[in-house]
Amino acid sequence: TAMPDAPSAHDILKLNDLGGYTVPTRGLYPFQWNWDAAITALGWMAAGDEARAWREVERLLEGQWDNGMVPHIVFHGDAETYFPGPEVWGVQRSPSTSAISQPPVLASVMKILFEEGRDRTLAEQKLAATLPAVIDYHLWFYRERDPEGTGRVCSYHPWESGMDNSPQWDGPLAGVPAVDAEYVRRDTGLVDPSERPHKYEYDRYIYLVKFFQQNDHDAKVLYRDCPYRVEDISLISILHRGTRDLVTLCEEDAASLDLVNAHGEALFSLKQSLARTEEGVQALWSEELGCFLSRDARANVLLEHVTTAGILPLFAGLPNDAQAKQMGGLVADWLAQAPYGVASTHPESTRFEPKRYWRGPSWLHINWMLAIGCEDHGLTQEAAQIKQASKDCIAAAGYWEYFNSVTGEGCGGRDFSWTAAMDLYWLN
Ligand code: 9YW
Repeated sequence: TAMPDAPSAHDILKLNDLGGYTVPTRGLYPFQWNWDAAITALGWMAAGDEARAWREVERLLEGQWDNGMVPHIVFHGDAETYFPGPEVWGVQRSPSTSAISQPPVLASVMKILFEEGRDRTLAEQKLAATLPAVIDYHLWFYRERDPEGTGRVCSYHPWESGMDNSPQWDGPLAGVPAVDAEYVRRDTGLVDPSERPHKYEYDRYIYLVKFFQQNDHDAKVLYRDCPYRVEDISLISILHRGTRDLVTLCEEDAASLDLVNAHGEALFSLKQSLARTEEGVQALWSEELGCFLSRDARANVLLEHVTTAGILPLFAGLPNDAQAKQMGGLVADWLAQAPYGVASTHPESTRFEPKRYWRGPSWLHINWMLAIGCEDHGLTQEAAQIKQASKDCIAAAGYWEYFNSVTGEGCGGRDFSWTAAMDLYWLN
């Protein structure tokens, strides 16, 4: 489905391969990102290189902290083209990393690698080697980000959502001071600034980065004092699906590896977390808007914006039948208004901007999760429409970071790994 003479999806993965890890795109994002790595592993598998797919997972886990967190960026090598780099995060470990995480789609991807991989010996060996780390990762999320057991983990940074400048974060970000230091952004020199977050947002993003460092990444202090603490419905949903997939992997798919004996207590705890979320997420449902919402946990208010985050609970099996039905109707209407969707912010929103990052463009890895979610809830027609819209994006523009949801124009970074991976794994 690529343009004539343009690199194929597999070429793009090879182009972005820096030795066992794949950068999202050269220049703009020169390190390994957490959810990008997971999605990209699916592309490597679909391209026929299962060993390389597992390698991507292993290299991401090289960044795991002692407390279990898998960071949102692993700084495997030096690069001058990204801000904020390792010196700004100030994390003392090797390889150096950021100090926040990202939506943990990794476990769901590993389940797919295990179930759909053809080389059984490889899959079993790699799963046994990586699974304990991923269990620790999920335990970390529930322990440190939901210490009160609400069933709703919280996020300390818009970057942790992976949906940086989503309108959802406008309210909570307003409570964060601007950083009191000069800095030079790199992104706006590499791609059109009209497609990127504003300085106002970056001033607050960097304030938070410094805040984590000044507080020695202390879990208790951050939970109490972080000026940004949000129950992110997308993060909650992706974590929930990942945890479910982890439990299934251990108890059913990989039963022969006898993981249950070795990790029984952890699995028990994860199942309790699943039950808590199934109940706790209902506090985030909006009957009026017909979707789930994120919540500002400091101000104690629901963030009333219709975004793709609010329909990702479908991916996690969290909505009840009536809710799923209502969300299906919403999706149909959403796609009717922005055909190259699913627009990250609903086109009717006053904050909809079809080409500014997470305020309206469409992102294929999100579409993939939404399509699975629709399928799981019997919304087959909506799932098919989302898949078609995703194919249309690539047909219109090629393998861009994301797409203008109204015109299909490619935006952000070019030759982008997760878009190529989604084409290889999902759309081909
Ligand atoms: C940043 C790499 C990352 C993605 C995020 C996306 C963006 C900006 O790029 O983050 O500076 O980290 O919002 O979802 O993982 O593709």
